[in-house]
Amino acid sequence: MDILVFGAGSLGTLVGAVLARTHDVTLVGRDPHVSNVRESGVRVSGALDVHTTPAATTAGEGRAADLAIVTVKSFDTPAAVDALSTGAFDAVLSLQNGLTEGELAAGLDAPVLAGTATYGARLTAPGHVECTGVGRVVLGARRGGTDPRAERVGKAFRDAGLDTLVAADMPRRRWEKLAVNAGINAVTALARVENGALAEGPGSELAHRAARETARVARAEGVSLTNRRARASLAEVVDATSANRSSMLQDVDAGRRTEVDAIHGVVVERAERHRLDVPTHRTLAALLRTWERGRGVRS
Ligand code: KPL
Repeated sequence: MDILVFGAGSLGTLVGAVLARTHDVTLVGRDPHVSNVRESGVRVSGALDVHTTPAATTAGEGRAADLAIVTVKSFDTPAAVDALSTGAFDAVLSLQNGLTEGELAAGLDAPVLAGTATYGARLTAPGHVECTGVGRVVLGARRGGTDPRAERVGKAFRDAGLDTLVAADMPRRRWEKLAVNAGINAVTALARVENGALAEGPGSELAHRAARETARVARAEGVSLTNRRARASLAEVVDATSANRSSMLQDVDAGRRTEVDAIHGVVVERAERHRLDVPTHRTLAALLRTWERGRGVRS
């Protein structure tokens, strides 16, 4: 399969490097990472040991491929839509945090699949990514149900060695992943701890409250996600990625803008529509936005 990975950050590079074992992969990213990948390929260390040589470019416009995988930060989705809309793809798969698949579908002619990925990944140097936890990719039709394109993509992922499940209930799974990110990302970023620190104690309590509030809003949106399921999923991911520094902690460490809007902002907004109160989300969002303002990465 011909695959374009749009967004060569930590997860995009990890997924692209593994897929390049058996497919023609092009990573779209920034320099110096891209130049390094062109010269020496991608080295994945840690929980996975992979060295492959995907193609790499900084120009995402006018590309054609069987599949485009979108792994950019949620706030870069509009730019991804602009670039991808100048290309041609049989399918586009979102592996982003938040609920971005609707935004992709609204701006692109290609069919959009929804996905979640719980692999832990960290860019340690240009061309080098550390896999800090072997998770799983789950993908499928963005509105639920079956889709032969999702089956083909799932097979391509499995052929390359990525643990992948094709699911018919992606709306629920996307909300479940949102509950996991709502629980883990802000708390680990603000407390500057690895995911495993949320296995017990006050951080764990806070994370579980955020997950529970997310499940409540999901149900108001017509998605059947129980509190118990959201909390169990949070506990599973904390356990499976205990050594991982969450993507938001990596952003805070690097002084970058975070995905606060896509993880907490969206839940607060949907909660307002249903007249629900989500105090944990509000508090975490306010703290993160205060940090972003203080760093000058938010106006
Ligand atoms: O998606 C993640 C993230 O860090 O954004 C998890 C699964 C929480 C892994 O850290």
